Amino acid sequence: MKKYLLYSLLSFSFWSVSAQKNDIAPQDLNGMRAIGSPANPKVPMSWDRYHDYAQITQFCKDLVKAYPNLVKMESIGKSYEKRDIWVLTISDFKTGKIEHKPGFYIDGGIHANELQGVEVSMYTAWYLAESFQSVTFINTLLKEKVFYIAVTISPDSRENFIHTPNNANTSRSGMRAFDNDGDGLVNEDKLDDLDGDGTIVMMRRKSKTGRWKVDPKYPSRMYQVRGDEKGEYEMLGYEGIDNDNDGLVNEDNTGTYDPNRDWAWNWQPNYVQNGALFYPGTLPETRAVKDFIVNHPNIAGAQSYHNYGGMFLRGPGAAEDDPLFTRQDIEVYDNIGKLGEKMIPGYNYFVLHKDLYTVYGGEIDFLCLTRGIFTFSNELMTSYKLFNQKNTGSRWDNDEFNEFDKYLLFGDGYVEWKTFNHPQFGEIEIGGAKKNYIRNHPGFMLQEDAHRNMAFTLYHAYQTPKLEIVEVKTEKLSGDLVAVTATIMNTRIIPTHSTHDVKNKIERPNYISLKGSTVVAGMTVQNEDLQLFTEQKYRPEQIEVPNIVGMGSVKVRWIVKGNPSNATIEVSSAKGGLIAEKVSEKLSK
Ligand SMILES: [Ca+2]
Ligand SMILES: [Ca+2]
Ligand SMILES: [Ca+2]
Ligand SMILES: [Ca+2]
Ligand SMILES: [Zn+2]
Repeated sequence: MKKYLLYSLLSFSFWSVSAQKNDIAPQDLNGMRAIGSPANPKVPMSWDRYHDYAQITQFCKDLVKAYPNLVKMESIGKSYEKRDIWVLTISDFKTGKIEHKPGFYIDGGIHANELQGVEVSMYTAWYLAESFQSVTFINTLLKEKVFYIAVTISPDSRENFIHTPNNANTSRSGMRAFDNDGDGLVNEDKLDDLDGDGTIVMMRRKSKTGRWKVDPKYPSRMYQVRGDEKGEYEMLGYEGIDNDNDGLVNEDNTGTYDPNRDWAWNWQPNYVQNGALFYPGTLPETRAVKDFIVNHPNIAGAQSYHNYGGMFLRGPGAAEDDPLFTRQDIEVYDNIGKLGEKMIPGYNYFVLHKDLYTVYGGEIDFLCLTRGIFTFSNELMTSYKLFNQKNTGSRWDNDEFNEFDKYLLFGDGYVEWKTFNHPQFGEIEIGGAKKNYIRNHPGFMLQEDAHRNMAFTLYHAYQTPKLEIVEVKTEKLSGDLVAVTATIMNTRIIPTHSTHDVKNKIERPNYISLKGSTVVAGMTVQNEDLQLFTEQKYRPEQIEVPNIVGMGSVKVRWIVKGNPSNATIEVSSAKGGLIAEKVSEKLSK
C-alpha cells in the first residue's frame, strides 16, 4: 500500500513538472509514442472519420487555444449560406513577421463531396502544431515558412453532403439554386431517398430486355452483359421520382455547378466548360479565396486537395497554355511530383489537361498563371490502395471494390438490394454503394493517406525559396571608395519567380539593398571573372533582381563612400521572404 502511495506521489510530481513546461508532451519522450505521430496531442483527434462544419470550427478553435504562438484562425469570407470560411495561419509567430516568410497555401473540399481533402488539410494543421516541439524538421519549417490552410472552401455543400441523403457525387459544389432543365423552376426535382435510409443508391427493375446482371460472386454488384449474353435487369438511375411530372427524373438537383470552373484564368462559359457560372468569380466562396491569395503575395506554393484517382496534378488545365510552362519551371514540378510517386505508392504525377482532362477556369491555373504560385492538386484515394496493386480495366469492369468490401469492410460499403414500390416505375429494387464508399477513403486508410499526402505537401512547402546571403566581400578602391560585393543564394528548388511571372512582371522583382551607407553606384555582377556588370543607375542602393532561380545565386555590387561595415544588406522578395545581415557580421565569418 505504502509503495503504491509513494509511486503515485512520485508520478504526480513528474506530471506536474512536465505540465509546467507545457510545450513538450511527456509521452513524446518514451516508448508509447509511435514514431512519426504525436502520442499525447493537446487537441485529441480521430483521423479515421469525417468531420462536419461544427466539428471543423471547434477543431480550429481548439488548435488556436492549445497553440496560440503557432496557430491563428480567421474568417476570409462567408459562403452562400453565410458560413465562415476559415483559414488557419500556422507558423512560429515568435520568429520574424509572418508576412516576411515564404507562404504556402492549402485548401480542401472545393468539391464538397470529396470529403477527405478537408481531413488532410485539418490533419496537416494538427500535425504541424502538435509536432512543433518534438520534430526538428517541423520546428525549422514553421520558423522559416508560414502555412495558410483553408480547411474547407465549400462548407455549405459539405454540410449538405454529410447530413442529408446523397450519393457519392451530390452535392458537389454549393447550395445556390439554379434551374438546371430550363423549366422556370429551381430544385423542383431532386433525388428522393425512397426508403428513407439516409443514403441515395441505385434503382433497378427486372426486365426481359435489360442488359444488366447480378454478379453471382458479389450480389451487390451489377455488371453490364456483353455480346449475346442475356441480361436480367434494366438500370433506372439514382433513387428518385419525377416530382414535377415533366418526364425526367432527378433532373434539377442542388449543387450541380462547379466552383472549380469559376476562376479567372482561361475562363469559358458553361456551353464550352460545363459547370462554369456567369463570369469568373460568380461564387462568394471562390471570391473569398481569390482575395485572400491576392492579399498574401508571400504565397509561393499551393496545394488544392480533391479526390479521386491517386494523382499529383500540375497545370495547365488546357493544352493551349502549355507554352507558358517553361523547361525550368517544369523541372521544379518534376522534382516534386516524381518524389511524390515514391512517397505515395499508387499515385501518379500527371499534367492536368494531358493525363486527365481539359479544365477551363480552374483554381490551379489561377494560382500558377495569374499569381506565379507553384501549385499541385492531389487527387486523393485510388483503387491501388485496396490491395496494393494496379487494377485492370475500369472500376465497372473489375470487382476489387466488392472484394475489398467483403473481406475488409465486412459488407459495410453497400446497401443490399431490396424491393420497393415506385409510384412511376412499379416494383423496383434499390441498392448499391453508399455515398462514402469508392470516392472517399474507408476509415482505417484515412490517416495513412492523410499523412502521406501531407508529407508530399510539406516537401513542396520546404522547397519554396529560402534566400541566404552566402558571401560578402569588400575591396578598397581609390580615394575613400569601397566596393561591396554580396552573393545571395536561393537554397531551395522553387525560384522566387516562375518564368511566366518574370516575363509578364506579375510580382515585383526581388530587392537587394545596402542600407546605412552612401551608395554611389550599384550593379548586378554578370560575370566576376570577366568583369561583366549591369549597372542600375536609378536607386543604385536597391538593386532589382527579376528572379533568383532554384539552387541558384545572384551577385550584386555597390560602390560606396567611406567604411561600409556598419551597413546592412537586406534581401526582400515577395515570395522568398525578407532577410537582413550587417556587412561587418558577414565579413567576420
Ligand atoms: Ca428546373
Ligand atoms: Ca423539371
Ligand atoms: Ca435510400
Ligand atoms: Ca422531373
Ligand atoms: Zn474535385
